[in-house]
Amino acid sequence: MPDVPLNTPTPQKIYLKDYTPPSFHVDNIDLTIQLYQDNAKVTATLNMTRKTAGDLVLLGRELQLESIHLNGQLLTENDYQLDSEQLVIKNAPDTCIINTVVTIVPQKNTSLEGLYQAGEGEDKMFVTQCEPEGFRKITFYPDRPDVLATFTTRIEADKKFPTLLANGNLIDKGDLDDNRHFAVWQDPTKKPSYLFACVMADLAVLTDHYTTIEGRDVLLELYAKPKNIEQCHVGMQALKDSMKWDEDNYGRAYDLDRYMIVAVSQFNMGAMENKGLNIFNTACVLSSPETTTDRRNFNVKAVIAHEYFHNWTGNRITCRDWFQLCLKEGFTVFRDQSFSADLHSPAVQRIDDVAVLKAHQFAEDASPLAHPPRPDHFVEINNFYTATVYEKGAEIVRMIANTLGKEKFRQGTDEYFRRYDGQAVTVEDLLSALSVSGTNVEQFLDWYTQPATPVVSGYWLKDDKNLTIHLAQKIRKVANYPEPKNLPIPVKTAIFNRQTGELVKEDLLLLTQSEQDFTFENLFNEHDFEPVISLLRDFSAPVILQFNYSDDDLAFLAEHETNGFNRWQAVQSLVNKILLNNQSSTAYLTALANSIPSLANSDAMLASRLLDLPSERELGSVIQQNYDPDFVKQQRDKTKQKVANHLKDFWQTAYTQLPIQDYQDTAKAMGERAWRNTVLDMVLCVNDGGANLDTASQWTTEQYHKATCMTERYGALVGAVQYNLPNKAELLADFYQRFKHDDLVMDMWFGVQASDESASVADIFALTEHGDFDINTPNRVRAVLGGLLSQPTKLWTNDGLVRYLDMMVVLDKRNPLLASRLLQGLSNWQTLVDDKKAMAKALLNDYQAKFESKNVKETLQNMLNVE
Ligand code: B3K
Ligand code: ZN
Repeated sequence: MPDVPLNTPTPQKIYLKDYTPPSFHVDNIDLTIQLYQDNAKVTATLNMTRKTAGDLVLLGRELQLESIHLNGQLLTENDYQLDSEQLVIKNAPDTCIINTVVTIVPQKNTSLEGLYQAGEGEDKMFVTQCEPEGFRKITFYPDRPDVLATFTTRIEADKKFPTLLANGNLIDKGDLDDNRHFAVWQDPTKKPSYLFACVMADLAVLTDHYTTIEGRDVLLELYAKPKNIEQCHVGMQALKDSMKWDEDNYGRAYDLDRYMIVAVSQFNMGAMENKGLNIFNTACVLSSPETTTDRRNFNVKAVIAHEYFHNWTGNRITCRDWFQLCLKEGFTVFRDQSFSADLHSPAVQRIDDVAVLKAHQFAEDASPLAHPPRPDHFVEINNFYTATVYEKGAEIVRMIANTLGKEKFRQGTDEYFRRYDGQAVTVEDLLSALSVSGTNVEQFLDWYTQPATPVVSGYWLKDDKNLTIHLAQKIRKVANYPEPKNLPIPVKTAIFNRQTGELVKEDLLLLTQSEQDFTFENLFNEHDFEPVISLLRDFSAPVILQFNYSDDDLAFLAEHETNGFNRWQAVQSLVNKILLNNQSSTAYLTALANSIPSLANSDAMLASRLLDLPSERELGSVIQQNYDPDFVKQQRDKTKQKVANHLKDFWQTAYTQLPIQDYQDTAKAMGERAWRNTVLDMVLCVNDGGANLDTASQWTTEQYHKATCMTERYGALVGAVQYNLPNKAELLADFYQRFKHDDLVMDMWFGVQASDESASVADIFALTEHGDFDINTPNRVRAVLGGLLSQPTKLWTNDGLVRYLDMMVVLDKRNPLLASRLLQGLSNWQTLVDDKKAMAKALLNDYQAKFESKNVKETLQNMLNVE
């Protein structure tokens, strides 16, 4: 690492209210990156123009400054102030050409931010990750999203890296001395520096074309290691589907002649939407039936779509400041969720999205890390790429879209693109554009600025003629935030006739007060009936619903609701009554017995989702005090066992009727595979004193060996591991042999062992000693630590926590972003039963002194509520 100046300022809290526009804009930047064996030299020429009074501020971190010129004149140390974060020139003229030369060391950059080396030896490549503040680790620059410039990038490197890429169009390339070569890329679109990207590598490329609705012929290129190139077809198709979908649904066409995606195995998150040059974690772009489960295959399509959709919601219209992150992320997640819903089943898509929301975002809102989708302060913005910003952000756009209806929403989004194209804007700007049809949605702003999940409670009353639904909202006051205001909460409602099972009425109720009555007049005029109310259909608002549903109501809805999401929700409510309130399981078992067999024939995917039990981790996150992980696990295991035993014969027959078929990438085939794995899990779970075990083992082994795709093979492997079948070690060894050259499958191999119930904490951490474990590959680290996080009974022990935290200490020094993210997994420590809570508190306190990065320090301080 080059020497950095010593006068490091203490990390400051940054406040939204302190936002000021930049004093200088950059009209264009010429950047040259010369990559050498041990370092890289970066030369930047910035054409800058003054916009307001103030200093000229260039942000830079871990840069060795070699020289700086201002309008052709070499500056000396007396001409500027330099610390470890910025270079400031006072009294700069109104137009400045700034030229800097710096040295950086991407070879030693383990933070995976800025320009870094990914992989070793043959696999070595250099890539960038600039969002949110990585560009300042490449060169001195006003690295903030409201500075938009055109970029010309020249890259020079050894010819062992034949692939030299940057944003935009390739305008020149050629040879240099010493077996080196260069490429020059020009990006005609003005963009903030966080969207800059470049790649120096030796990659294969899959190419295709797409003609936009405007008639532009776009070259599509997907770059990956040669051995992985055949796993790029799914991604390529998803890209073309996304381009078409955005034209059809939002009228948005792609704007450059080239769209590139590069697959990288060492990457901190899923992917990055750099203009014209997306960089992807291999886990979010590579897919093939033999190596990829249906879930991950589906995720690949969703992430490709997400990054593509950012081209309009994020890139062409970007954020004024990082507090507005949810402006681009919430909207773009909503768009990718809608794309995915169109791709297979809207109901299952909604179920999966809500499951993620509840497991992660509700948990975050209930924890000491609760923050609004648009936070008003932060120390380290990387800590705010959270479920709240992304998932709750998407829910807000969804509520607005539903409130406006299809046409007015489209009118609003058209206006947004028309009004703000090429600008860096705020959440207020979005809401103002979306209100263009005359229906004002600016009242939804409070959802963006307030933390915590609202609790909606209610009951219904009936007389001879009318039905009244009474609803109330309550929002927890979060420390350091103002008294919560009431929010506009759309509650999509249906009324059923209990006797006939028919749907009688549907409506969208908008709860805006702390309490409100909604009366359906003359509902019973023609004939009286006993109503069953179904609230929050399609999860029309991100709230916790406490409605006085009886077990009978829920069982009715599990069977008769026409809204697939609420069918699932009814079953979940029944199961939560058992798991969280220790109620009898009779209604739940009856509801499953009544609905599953027929549903399995009509919608196998939905049938498999109906049997979902919330994970131990999810259950832990909804328990707000005295959370006892051992008790939760016992309850969950017991309930699952009951379901398995209750429908024992059905599972047995169902499995024999599910022959393995040739692989197809269709919603129907995916549903059947999900269902087969669910049934196998149930067959394995049946406890009849061992009578069933031989058959179950045999089926598992057969499915493993005869599998035509990873979903089947992995489903069987998970079964063998979780139920500790006699041939578990044999199958794990076989799996290793088959796939040891495929990193992503090896992540699964690590993951399945780390989440093995029979593994001890020591066994789990022994995986980190395995020759294939690599601390520099976030996917591998997450595979192992994710396994421990999924087993709260082991995590919340002294041994589990100490080892977990020790790993955080190691990561804190190498990759603070990853360390901070993983530390957030411990954020619900305060809800534990007393002895565990005391232990966790003492340990977290002890470890405070061991962390160095501001990422981890901020997270830990917030977790401990230390100001
Ligand atoms: N915008 C990136 C996330 C960057 C995260 C930086 N810590 C990916 C996405 O949301 O599409
Ligand atoms: Zn995004």
